[in-house]
Amino acid sequence: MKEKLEKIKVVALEEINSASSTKGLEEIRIRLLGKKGELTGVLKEMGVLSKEERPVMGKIANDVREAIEDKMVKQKNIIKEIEQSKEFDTEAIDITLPGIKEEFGGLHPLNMVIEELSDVFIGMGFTIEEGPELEWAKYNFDMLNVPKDHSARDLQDTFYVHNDIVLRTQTSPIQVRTMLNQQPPIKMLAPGRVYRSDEIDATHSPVFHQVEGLVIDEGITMSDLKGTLDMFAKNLFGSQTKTKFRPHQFYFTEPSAEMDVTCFMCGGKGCRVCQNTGWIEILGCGMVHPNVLLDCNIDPNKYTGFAFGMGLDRITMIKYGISDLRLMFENDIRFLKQFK
Ligand code: 2NL
Repeated sequence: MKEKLEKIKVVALEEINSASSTKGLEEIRIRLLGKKGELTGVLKEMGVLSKEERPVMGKIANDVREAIEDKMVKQKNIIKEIEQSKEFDTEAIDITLPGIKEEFGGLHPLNMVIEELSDVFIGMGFTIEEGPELEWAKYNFDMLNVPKDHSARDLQDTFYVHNDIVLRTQTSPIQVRTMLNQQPPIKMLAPGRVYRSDEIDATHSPVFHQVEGLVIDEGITMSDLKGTLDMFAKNLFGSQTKTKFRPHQFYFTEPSAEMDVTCFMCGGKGCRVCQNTGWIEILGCGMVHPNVLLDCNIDPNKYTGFAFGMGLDRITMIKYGISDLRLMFENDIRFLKQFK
């Protein structure tokens, strides 16, 4: 038995010495010291030894085990160092490689116009309000005095999600929500995305952008409307800008008008953008219809107000020389990069 143990020790130390991986070393450990291992097997045979022989053999067996374990730990450290240095070699970072350039994003031209416009109105004391794009048909049409049989309500023009729910066709429901939540004075701006069931081409899109404004207080008149919108135009397009108002018709305002500004491309001399008229139509406006105020629980005998609405896409396109509306919604990085 003593020879057996000695032999195990010699062979084991040899094997451990030539082990070259953590995995190989573990295999050797299991084969020698595991439950069914060689050394364990020898120890199990100790039962047949005499009382005197047993402790002597036990000590030898223990010494062999210790020697093996000791060698294992040493070899393990050697292997670890080799494996680590191999890892360092293969995973080395080549500091001479060129870096990866991080591209910075920029604002979409539409958002630049919305921000610029909002700043002008914030400067005049307006708040900026938001609302859901999925809207009650009631807030989108009924509360705005739009007749039940009006063509704007047609399935052809409006995306109905449900009998009572639409993708908003204008940002006016934001004003309705504000009026329902708050008594005058109200001085608010509502920019946002709106939807109409349109075919896509260079000047039409089923999704586009609007800003609407609303001012309600005691004693608000058409003069306030004209003064505010003229001031806005001069702030956005330059102090030499002139405005003119032409009569128009909307269901939610009475009287109503459209406002033109002197062409901000040619200064009014006449160019391609203004089709040689010197003027560009930019918004619709009017005095809020008493029916709208009534439906929103505001007393039309105490309060009056004005409202306006303008499309943002066309203004943005003129301002930045964008020739096709589709470019604005494709989000091609080459397009977006040009406006930084
Ligand atoms: C246009 C014209 C307009 C309004 C929008 C409005 C909203 C409420 C009450 C009264 Cl809650 N009016 N909005 C008023 C006049 C014109 O938009 O051409 N938009 C693109």
